[in-house]
Amino acid sequence: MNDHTPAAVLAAEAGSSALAATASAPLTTAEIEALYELPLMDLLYRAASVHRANFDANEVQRSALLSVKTGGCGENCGYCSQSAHHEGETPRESLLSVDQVVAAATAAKEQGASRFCMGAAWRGPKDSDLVKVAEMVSAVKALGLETCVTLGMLKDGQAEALKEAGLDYYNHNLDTSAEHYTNIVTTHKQTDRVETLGRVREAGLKVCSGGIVGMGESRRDRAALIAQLAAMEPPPESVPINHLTPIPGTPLENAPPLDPFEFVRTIAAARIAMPKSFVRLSAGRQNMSEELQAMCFFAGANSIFYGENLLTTENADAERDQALFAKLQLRAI
Ligand code: SAM
Ligand code: DTB
Ligand code: SF4
Repeated sequence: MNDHTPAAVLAAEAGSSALAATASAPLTTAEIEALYELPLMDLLYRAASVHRANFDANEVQRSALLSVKTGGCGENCGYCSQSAHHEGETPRESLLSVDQVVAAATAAKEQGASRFCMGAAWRGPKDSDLVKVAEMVSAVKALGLETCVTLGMLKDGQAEALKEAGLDYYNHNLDTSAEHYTNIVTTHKQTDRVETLGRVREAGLKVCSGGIVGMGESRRDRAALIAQLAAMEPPPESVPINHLTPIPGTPLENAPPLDPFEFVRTIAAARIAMPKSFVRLSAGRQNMSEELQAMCFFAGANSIFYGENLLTTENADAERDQALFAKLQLRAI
């Protein structure tokens, strides 16, 4: 079979020295920027080739999402509806009960989700919270769903406790380049997030980590984020690419949307840089046309959030998604 490692795909058209990467080394920011600069059809062709060499290109994984603890977060992430620092903070709700979570997970499974992700608006969980989340994880796992949680930064021992409870994935996004991060959040550093990802990996959990685009970052920032994710050893198994959902009353409420083709290029670059990872077309899908979503699937996106809601905002409608899968003859996994 042809060699479809990121370096080999780049080296295949080594007209430009920036595209001729060393075999098996993760792509650098400059190499990923060079991918972005390719004519769109060339970039899509390469991304689709990498995708097909590593996955069935007609299969898309579907994760449901539930906010198990909403609002009142002490962090000041500029994009987030749940930060107590912003005027636009969403109404607060305390931690859901295990029964409430099981009811939502059962409905998600019936609708066809294979993974259930639970999110909490915390800087990080207290040990007493973690005991309750661990119960939720075990109960959701018992339904036969893959489990994922996103709870913020973890302290020693917490990732292990989650693993023990049956957790499959921990989601913790790097969100944007290290350079742009300080323009978006000041209550913690991006390195804190990197540290938590280390704890997650050490505990033997699968890593879900990606970012948000459309936050006023440059193309170089987008390339740097992808390079940082791809340089993780190993890269995250799951890489959510969110388009900012602008929330009224947050500092980013008026951020201009990214050009849709720049979004597709980001998906393609992530696919080429992380050939074996699931690349998830995440927040922002409710505002994307079917054609744009199809182009993202062609570029290598092979996972979506599925169901009526994300955490505090609406998602694309599940029935429309089913119709889209039927039209594109995509199979849900
Ligand atoms: N508090 C935890 C944390 O920060 O990791 C978990 C919840 S947090 C809401 C999970 C992720 O949702 C963020 O890292 C960010 O990538 C994404 N997110 C939050 N608000 C968003 C928005 N308005 N648009 C797009 N993505 C968003
Ligand atoms: C991820 O990368 N995106 C999801 C999930 N991981 C937790 C969250 C998207 C949130 C969109 C805004 C909201 O609904 O509050
Ligand atoms: Fe929102 Fe998570 Fe930041 Fe809190 S830590 S403000 S929940 S993104």
